Amino acid sequence: LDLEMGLRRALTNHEFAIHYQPQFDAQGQTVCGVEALLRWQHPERGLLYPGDFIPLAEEVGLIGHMTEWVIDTTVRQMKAWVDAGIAPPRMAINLSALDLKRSSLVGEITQALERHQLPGERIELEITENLIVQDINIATQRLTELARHGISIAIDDFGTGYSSLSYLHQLPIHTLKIDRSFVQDIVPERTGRSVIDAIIAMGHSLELTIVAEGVETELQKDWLAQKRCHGMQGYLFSRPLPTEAVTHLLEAAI
Ligand code: G
Ligand code: G
Ligand code: MN
Ligand code: NA
Repeated sequence: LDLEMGLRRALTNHEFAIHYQPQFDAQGQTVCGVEALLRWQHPERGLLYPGDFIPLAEEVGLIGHMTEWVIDTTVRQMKAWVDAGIAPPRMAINLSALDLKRSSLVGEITQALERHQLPGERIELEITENLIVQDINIATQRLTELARHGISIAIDDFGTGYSSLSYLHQLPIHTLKIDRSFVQDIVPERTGRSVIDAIIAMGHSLELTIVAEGVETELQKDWLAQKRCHGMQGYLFSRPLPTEAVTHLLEAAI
């Protein structure tokens, strides 16, 4: 109850912040994107992560307002990086299961793009397989509409959800993000990496961009690069960073 009241006040009290985790190309040289990750600087409890409060926000009907704030803040930030000449090609924004159900979602995104004069091509939305499968018709409708505005779609945590894979044909999907549980299986003493191998092969044959999450070791990076994985994200390259720190990283990367 305490947390719920705090959550209701957090938006007006400016307690939310976005941290950005850069994604690098297979050589680890170029920043090919950033993922926006929501944080809540709670006045008493300190820094809270999405797992601590997103389920509650969904339960009490606050997720829509939070997502709207995330969209506005990230689109504004991306525009600032574009104007400064340091923008990565894309910004990835996570959506929650309930967001796709909201009929106002597409308007919120397209209006933010107009308000801040940012082309849709700069934005990628991350959704999970479970979210799509829950209501494939609504998902198809919304994502197709968003794709018409140049926005691309990434499947987050790929390989961990329940799905038939048939949606991969039905939907305008651009990127597969390999769940970090598969990446963490890439260890020296193990040679059996057939699941992640299969995921990458499928991504290639469907001509999707493949991004590996949770890359923590050189071995993982080298193995993924050799398999022609396009993008990598993980502590080996960078943790999620506050705006100022990621801006410095982008300036240095030019
Ligand atoms: O760093 P990390 O603990 O932030 O992220 C945990 C999970 O929270 C990620 O899997 C991500 O999908 C989710 N997440 C991060 N930011 C957001 C956000 O702005 N909205 C939603 N709905 N989920 C987010
Ligand atoms: O599910 P979502 O993929 O959007 O997850 C992003 C989450 O993964 C965030 O909580 C982020 O802090 C975390 N994360 C990012 N890089 C790494 C990493 O290299 N190792 C681990 N264990 N977690 C990571
Ligand atoms: Mn994500
Ligand atoms: Na993930």
